[in-house]
Amino acid sequence: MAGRDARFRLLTPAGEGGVAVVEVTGVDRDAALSALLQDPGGGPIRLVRVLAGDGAIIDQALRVEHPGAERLELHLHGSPGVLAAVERAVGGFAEEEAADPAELLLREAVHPTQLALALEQRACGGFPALCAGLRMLEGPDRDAAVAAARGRTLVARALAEPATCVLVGRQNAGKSTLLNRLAFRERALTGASPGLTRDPVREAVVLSGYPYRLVDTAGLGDAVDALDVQAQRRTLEALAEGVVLLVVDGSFPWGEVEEELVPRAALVVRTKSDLGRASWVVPGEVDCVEVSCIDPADSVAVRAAVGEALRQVRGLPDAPAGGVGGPAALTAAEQREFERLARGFQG
Ligand SMILES: Nc1nc2c(ncn2[C@@H]2O[C@H](COP(=O)(O)OP(=O)(O)OP(=O)(O)O)[C@@H](O)[C@H]2O)c(=O)[nH]1
Ligand SMILES: [Mg+2]
Repeated sequence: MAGRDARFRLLTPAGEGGVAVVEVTGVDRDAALSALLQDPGGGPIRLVRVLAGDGAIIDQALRVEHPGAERLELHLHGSPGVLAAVERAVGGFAEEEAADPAELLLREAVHPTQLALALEQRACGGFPALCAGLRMLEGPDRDAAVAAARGRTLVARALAEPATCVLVGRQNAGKSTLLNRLAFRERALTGASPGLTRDPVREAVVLSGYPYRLVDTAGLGDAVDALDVQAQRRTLEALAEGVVLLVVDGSFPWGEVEEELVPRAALVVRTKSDLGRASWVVPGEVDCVEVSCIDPADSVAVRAAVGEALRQVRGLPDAPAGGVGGPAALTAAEQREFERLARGFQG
């Protein structure tokens, strides 16, 4: 039904919603709308009926004109059924244009550090400006600019893209309780019976200004049934997902499970500090942070301790409150492209 130059684009996210907004643009806009709508006419915002090809009424909607703009909007009921019928009637919604990474971050930011970075990168031109700036330089100036851009990119990527952090350890070590303190809510079941967690439990958090995806896993140890075996297998698979935090009950001796896992760990979290201290030190060079998680009131302190330890292990500065100070790569693809460009300068 849509004319050749009429474009219907869904502005609201997919999924169930109270209201869906469809933008209509193009020179054939009015012709397409006259076939789609039963429109009494009137002011810039008016109630219309939306019709299917056979004339059946799909929905009652608001037709909203924006004075001076070439586009108008239909505000429909957001149920998937209504949207599917409208999409059929208009011959399909236009694909959304790919937003640039700063724009995407602006939409998805969950913390002020991310919002500030998104606004900064949008204003300073982001990755295209970074590349253009480097191409204009030569010799030592360019080397210095590449080094500075690498530093900005390291921080920008850590702010823009959550690092996955996998909590592993012995059964009953306190992994799920730690996850709950870091998440500020009772996300996972906890309790004294060993082997309580089975499936990995995932939760998004921001620690010390940097975003993380946490994964709580089934504890390793005695597997009493086939389910335990499968759950522990999932833990071993999850080790490859990201930075590994080895959670150890600090009131218990260091054991086989810890010995097995510590080579994979970026950080040891020595928990249950309220219960007294067994005498062990973490072998090798792995950093260790000590916490007590039994009291939910300690969440702020636990989040600060683990967030700071992770920041240091990852070699990141304090999360900047106002962006990274210049254009940077925000995505893995941009970072790869930047490295390719930088290598080209050296060659
Ligand atoms: N005193 C004290 N108890 C804790 C602390 N952290 C966890 N616990 C207790 O230790 C027990 C086990 O905690 P969980 O968090 O369920 O342990 P887990 O490592 O997730 O255990 P699995 O899922 O079985 O591997 C629970 O009874 C918790 O209340 C702590 O810091 N101090
Ligand atoms: Mg658990």
